[in-house]
Amino acid sequence: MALLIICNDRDLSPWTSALRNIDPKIELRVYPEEGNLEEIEFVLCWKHPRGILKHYPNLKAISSLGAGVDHLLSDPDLPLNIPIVRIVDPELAHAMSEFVIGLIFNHLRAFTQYHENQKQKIWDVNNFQIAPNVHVGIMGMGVLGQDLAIKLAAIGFKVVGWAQSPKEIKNVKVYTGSDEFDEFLSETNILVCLLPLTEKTKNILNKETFSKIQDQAYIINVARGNHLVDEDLIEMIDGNRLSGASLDVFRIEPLPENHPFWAHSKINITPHIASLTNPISVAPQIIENYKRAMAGQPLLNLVSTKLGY
Ligand code: NDP
Ligand code: OXD
Repeated sequence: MALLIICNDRDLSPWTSALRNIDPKIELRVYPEEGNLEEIEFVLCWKHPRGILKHYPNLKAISSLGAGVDHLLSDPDLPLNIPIVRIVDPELAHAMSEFVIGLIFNHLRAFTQYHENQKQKIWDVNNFQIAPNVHVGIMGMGVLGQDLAIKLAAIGFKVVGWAQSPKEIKNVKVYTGSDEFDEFLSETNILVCLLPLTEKTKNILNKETFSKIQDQAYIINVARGNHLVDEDLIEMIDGNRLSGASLDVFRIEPLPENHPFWAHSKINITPHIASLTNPISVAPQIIENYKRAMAGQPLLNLVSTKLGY
């Protein structure tokens, strides 16, 4: 009978008003004001305190407040019989694609460098490459990866993708599985990670992977910090094998003050803002799933706990 929001890292008033706007009668609670635990039947959460999800005896579904579900599946006390759903939203995909395309052009056209030069009144011309001469490799061809691939191909980039299962996408060759990983990597000048974090994908951005992409390639990680082996990235950039990286996600967030990424001249950092879930845009799917869960109907955007995404 009640939907509980569990999320401690932001102001939740936009969420409660967006949800109430769709269904004014909904019984909404915000953790830690849970009320009677037996009344909690649907939980919307982001980075919940470990172990608490087993405290609601009548829970019917758990929804991630974002696209990723690693924050849920990494809880050893997750009640495994409860279905998990996640956010799938065209606005989220659009924002992600815009962000990554912005980073790619900043890298190719050196906007940040010119801005630095301006501060010192340096008139210095850099060489650049245009899209048709650049191969972008996208790891993860799900909702976000596919949206990005289609937009990059429309601009004129050479785009390849990597997923678990085959896909047909116009002007984009998609490689699958570990057997085709090396071939996927071999042409890549810009490597974008949009994988979910799972047992198979953690630490995948490592020295071995980097050694298989084109010389002077650029790395963009907008997925999860645990995909990247931090020391390997620094070693490969300092060894002049990679030209640099843009990182939006980190093993520890906020990135600790003493982390070497902060001061690295070839690493560009953003605070996990590549794409943000807009409560107004996603409230209808959350309420729909709440109603479906109450009625025992199939849920939207169901996560496979076996696959981990
Ligand atoms: P999806 O679940 O839609 O897509 C995941 C893709 O990864 C699928 O194509 C899947 O293959 C592929 N994949 C999974 N495991 C493997 C593997 N072992 N080998 C090869 N391919 C694999 O996820 P989304 O696109 O919605 O989101 C991706 C991630 O982006 C999220 O999990 C989250 O971590 C991150 N994210 C980051 C944000 C930010 O602001 N920085 C915002 C939103 C999301 P297949 O298609 O064959 O199943
Ligand atoms: C998400 C995120 O997974 O914001 O939605 O990282």
